[in-house]
Amino acid sequence: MRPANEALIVVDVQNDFCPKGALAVIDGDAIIEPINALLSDFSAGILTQDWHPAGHTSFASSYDEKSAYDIIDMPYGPQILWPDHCIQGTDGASFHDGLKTENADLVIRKGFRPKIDSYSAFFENDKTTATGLEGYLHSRGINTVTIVGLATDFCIAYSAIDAARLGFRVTVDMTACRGIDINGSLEAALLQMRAAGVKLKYG
Ligand code: VGL
Ligand code: ZN
Repeated sequence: MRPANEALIVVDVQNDFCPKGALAVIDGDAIIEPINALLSDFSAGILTQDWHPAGHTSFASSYDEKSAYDIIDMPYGPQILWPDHCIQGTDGASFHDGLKTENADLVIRKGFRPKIDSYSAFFENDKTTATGLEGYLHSRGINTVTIVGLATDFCIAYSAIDAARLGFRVTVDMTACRGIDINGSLEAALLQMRAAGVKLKYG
C-alpha cells in the first residue's frame, strides 16, 4: 500500500473515450486493468468525470459551419471543438464498466459550465475557476500524485501541469494513459509536462 500522502488521480475513463465512444481514444480500454491494480495500491483514489451539458460551447455541433477539431477563440483563449461527448446522464458519460469505481474515494466532475471547457482536474480552461480538488488533497495531507487515464495530451497533461504548478509532486504513469494526438498534440504535451517538472514513468 502506498503511503497516505499519495493519491492516484484517474482521469476520464468513460465510455465516450473508449473504443466505440463518441471521442474514442485508440486502445483507451487497454488501461483499465492496470488502473484497477493501481486503485487497489493507493490509499487515496480520485476519479474525474467529463460532464458536459448538451449544447456545450466546446462541441462543434453548437456552431453553424464548424467541424470537429476546428479551433475557435473563446474569452479564455483558443478552444478545440470536439464531437459531442460525455453529455450529462448519458451512457457515454458513464465510467467504463470494467473500472473498479468502488475503490475510489471521490469523483470530480468537470466541464459542466455551458460556456467553459475544463480539461484539468484542478482548474477549468480559464485557469482560474477551481474544481475544489486542490483543497481536498491538501485537507487530506496529500502532497504527491500519480495521474493516469485519458487522454494523455489533453486532460492528463492539463491536470499534471496544474498539479505541478500547485506544488504537488507529480508522476504521470504512461503505461496507464492513452492519447488522442491531433496535429502533434501528444509530443507537445510530453514536452510541456517535462518542462513543468512532471515525471513521466514508462515502465
Ligand atoms: C478530453 C477532450 C475533450 C480528455 C475531454 O479527457 O482528454 N479531451 N474533453
Ligand atoms: Zn470534454
